[in-house]
Amino acid sequence: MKLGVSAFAWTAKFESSHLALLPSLKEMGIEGVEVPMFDPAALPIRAIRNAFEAAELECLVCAILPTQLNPISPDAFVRRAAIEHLTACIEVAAAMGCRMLGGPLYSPIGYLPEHRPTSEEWRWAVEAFQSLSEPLEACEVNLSIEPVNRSETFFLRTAAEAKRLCEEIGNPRIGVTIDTFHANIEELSIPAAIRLLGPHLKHLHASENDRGSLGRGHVPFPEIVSALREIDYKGYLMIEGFGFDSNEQSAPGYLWAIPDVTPASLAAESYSYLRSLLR
Ligand code: LER
Ligand code: MN
Repeated sequence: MKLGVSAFAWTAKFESSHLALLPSLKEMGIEGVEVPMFDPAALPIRAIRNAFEAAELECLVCAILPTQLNPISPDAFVRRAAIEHLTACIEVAAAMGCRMLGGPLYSPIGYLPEHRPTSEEWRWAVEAFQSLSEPLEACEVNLSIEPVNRSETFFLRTAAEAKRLCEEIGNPRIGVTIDTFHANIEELSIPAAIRLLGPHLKHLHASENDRGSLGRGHVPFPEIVSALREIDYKGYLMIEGFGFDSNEQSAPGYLWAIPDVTPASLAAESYSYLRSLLR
């Protein structure tokens, strides 16, 4: 298993200036860094690729769909635009040197139309992900679909639902991300969810129940690591938290993070906690 950290600890708007963080993360022992992607065209693609190569770090991407781009919208035009956007996300991720693109890619965060998922919406999701086969193959990118909790989606909340979605999509390049913050809300047992997914689990967001430093809260990380070992998981434990940064007044970290958890302390404390669990 590899240890990584998501740049969400610092920012939701990743810019060239954030690349200065990479050498110190490498020095800490981090192997990969996840870049948040909202508008793929807005990212400094070449600078990201060069900086990750120079730091000898793996680049991963977490894409969040803008509200107007929805693969399960009742409007066929919106669904088509969402597929074009996802294709651009795959191409830009590949250009950044990324081989693993994840996130809640089935709908924008906060799309809550107040009904249970319909069979039509399910089919639109399956078809949308199936239609990405060609760019995924051409770009050699894998996709990891992240269930999120009920305040962020009505559509995909649990590992069981995500497993069924992957089975229906039927593309070995497409699997599931478990985010332990979301799973702590939606699963009866996070280790059982991991065992259920088995080889479908491609990525993991290691996130405390308050999105702060790992090991301070009640997410059962020792049992999670045991379950990951049982399924022979070889992917990342990607630390996903939001550290407090007063310069980012609209970022989740500014809204929710505890002021004594800075981005740097979140990364360092979470890294040493996970490292000790893996030893
Ligand atoms: C993305 O990885 C995630 O967990 C979302 O809840 C971010 O809003
Ligand atoms: Mn996550």
